[in-house]
Amino acid sequence: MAGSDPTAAPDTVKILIAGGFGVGKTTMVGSVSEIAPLRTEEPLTVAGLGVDDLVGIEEKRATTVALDFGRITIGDDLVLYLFGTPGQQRFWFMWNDLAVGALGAVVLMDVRRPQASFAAVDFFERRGIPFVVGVNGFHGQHPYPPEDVRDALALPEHVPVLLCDARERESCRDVLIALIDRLIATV
Ligand SMILES: Nc1nc2c(ncn2[C@@H]2O[C@H](COP(=O)(O)OP(=O)(O)OP(=O)(O)O)[C@@H](O)[C@H]2O)c(=O)[nH]1
Ligand SMILES: [Mg+2]
Repeated sequence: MAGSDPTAAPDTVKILIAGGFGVGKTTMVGSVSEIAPLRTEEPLTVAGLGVDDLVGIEEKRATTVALDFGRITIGDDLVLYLFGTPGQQRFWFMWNDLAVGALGAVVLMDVRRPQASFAAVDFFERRGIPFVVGVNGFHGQHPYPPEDVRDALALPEHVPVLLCDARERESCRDVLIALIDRLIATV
């Protein structure tokens, strides 16, 4: 950390916002970023019928084809660079490149479709990249306590599980702070 030296440059940390198709990754980066987020979205077309599961996200019109990028400053001296991953399976090969240099990740989950984010949990577990799970309660509903989600995803005790709303800045910020706490605990 830059600590108390007022002339020191802020510390910068690369964080991935990952998870399955349509779980709210782009929404989260947009809600929490203090700069206008960079988005690379393209319209969903009929080619995705039968491939992309739109149950519960019928309003969805576009999907991320490369990445989302945003930035948030925590405290005086910690800047998080947020990289949202694409969710469609055909773009998962990009996750390897996006993960280079990432210190941690948020695995976002749609509370109604936990299975969509199983692969993201595996991805970070296999690479030993610390992560937290953000449970996005679509329509602000959280029918399951965090412990139930932990059991459903077979997550170890040390992985924080947070209920959140990807549309709410404060809620997304709390998820990122939990991740920072987790990163500090692992060093
Ligand atoms: N009601 C509700 N809608 C949400 C929420 N989060 C995201 N959405 C909507 O759900 C759809 C999917 O959200 P995105 O942010 O595009 O999801 P994504 O994970 O970036 O999707 P991909 O990049 O395609 O994988 C969009 O239509 C959002 O407006 C939420 O918390 N509640
Ligand atoms: Mg997206």
